[in-house]
Amino acid sequence: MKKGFIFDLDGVIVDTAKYHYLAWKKLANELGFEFTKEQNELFKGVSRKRCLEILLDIGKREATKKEFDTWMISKNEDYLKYIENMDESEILPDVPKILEYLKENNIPIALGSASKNAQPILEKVGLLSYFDTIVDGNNVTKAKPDSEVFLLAAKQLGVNSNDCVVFEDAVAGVEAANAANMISIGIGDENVLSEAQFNFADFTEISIDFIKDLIEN
Ligand code: B16
Ligand code: MG
Repeated sequence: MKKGFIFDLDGVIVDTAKYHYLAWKKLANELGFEFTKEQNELFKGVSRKRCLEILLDIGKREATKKEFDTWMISKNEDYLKYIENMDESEILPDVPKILEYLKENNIPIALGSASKNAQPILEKVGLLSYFDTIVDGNNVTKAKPDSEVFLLAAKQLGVNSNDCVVFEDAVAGVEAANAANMISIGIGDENVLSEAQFNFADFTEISIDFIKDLIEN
């Protein structure tokens, strides 16, 4: 059976969470309240719209439709400024090693991210050419934990969904992979990602033999 590998972006390939945090914090401060790094954990893997809803809950702020849309735009403009100068030095350790191995072995590779900025980020860090398809926030209507993003990625790779392996750093992403009957690999804190089938702190802990096993079995 042909296997397919699907990578989340933020927290798996690059750490853009720190830039999302700065942009959300700026907006919160402009609206007159604080936003902490701990609260930012709730935003991982969550769509931009849902993040703003959570932020407004934290600040106990109401918003008209117009204000909501304006704040979504201004947050994203700030985020784009933060990521403008990203380069390959921001790729998380050993990610290229795994991508290279998969490519050499002609294994289909997809991106499955909630971000609407995924493609420019992959371009900036020089990894775009590894991906056979990109499914991101622009292509789906239902956010993780819904499986839509990963099911679409499998379809576009031409691989059965239960033959896909997903690397995820967010609880919602692990849930989405499990619901799609895919092999879920949690990257990060194993206590947080306890629903994942396999757990690793980061890619430096993942051996080529482990990847080989996933491909062959
Ligand atoms: P954007 P991932 C997610 O990326 C981030 O983890 C999440 O914090 C962010 O709100 C979401 O993308 C949307 O990003 O505002 O760029 O569309 O982890 O799914 O790759
Ligand atoms: Mg993520």
